[in-house]
Amino acid sequence: MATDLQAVIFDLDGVITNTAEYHFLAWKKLANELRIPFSKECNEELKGISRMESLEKILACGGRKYDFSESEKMSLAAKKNEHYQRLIEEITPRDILPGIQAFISAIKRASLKLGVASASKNALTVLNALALQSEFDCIVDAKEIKNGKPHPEIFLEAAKLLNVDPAGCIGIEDSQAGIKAIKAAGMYAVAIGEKDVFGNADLVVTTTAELSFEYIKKCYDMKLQNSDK
Ligand code: B16
Ligand code: MG
Repeated sequence: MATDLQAVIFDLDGVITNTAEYHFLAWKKLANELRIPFSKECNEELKGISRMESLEKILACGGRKYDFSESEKMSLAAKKNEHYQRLIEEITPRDILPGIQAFISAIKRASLKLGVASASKNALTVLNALALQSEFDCIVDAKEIKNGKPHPEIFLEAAKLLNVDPAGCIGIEDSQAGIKAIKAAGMYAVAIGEKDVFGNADLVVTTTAELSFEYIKKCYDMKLQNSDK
């Protein structure tokens, strides 16, 4: 890290809005239909990873890893997506998580660029429902990349579209796969969640309500100064 702050790149599900819960409910409905156990613990492993990878993990957790053909798995993933899309039909701007709007405004006042890097193919639908799409200078979703999180591709692609140095970016994530992706992209990583889960993040806040731009910028600048010594 050796450059002034230029941009902030947000994960979507679980950071801007609580769609992480809707993903859980949609997977839970599918798991119930298949009569396989699916717990919150297993769900933790799904945050930030693609639909098909999530399905593979759920089948493995439920001891049914080898029970379905590739085309059956495609149908199961499509079914989960139908459940999920029904849930996100209800989303309105009131579902933006606490603190996010003020955080976005502070970033804009500082004349920094704003991006979204989401592993979800439904990212644009969700951002539209939240009436937030026009706030971001770039939105990169799963449709535009080859490698999912924890690979850094999605964050690097966002930095490229924003025309900024990855080393001048802060990434905000609620998943372990996402924090690994941000670090692998050479960015400053802010995690939302429990401290003990995100040992590899540069900064951890418990909820989005604690996202203070001034404080995060101060921490970023301190790291920058220390890396210059
Ligand atoms: P979809 P994010 C991720 O979004 C979710 O965290 C993850 O749970 C989900 O499986 C993935 O998107 C794919 O979503 O099925 O809608 O394409 O957190 O990277 O914004
Ligand atoms: Mg997320």
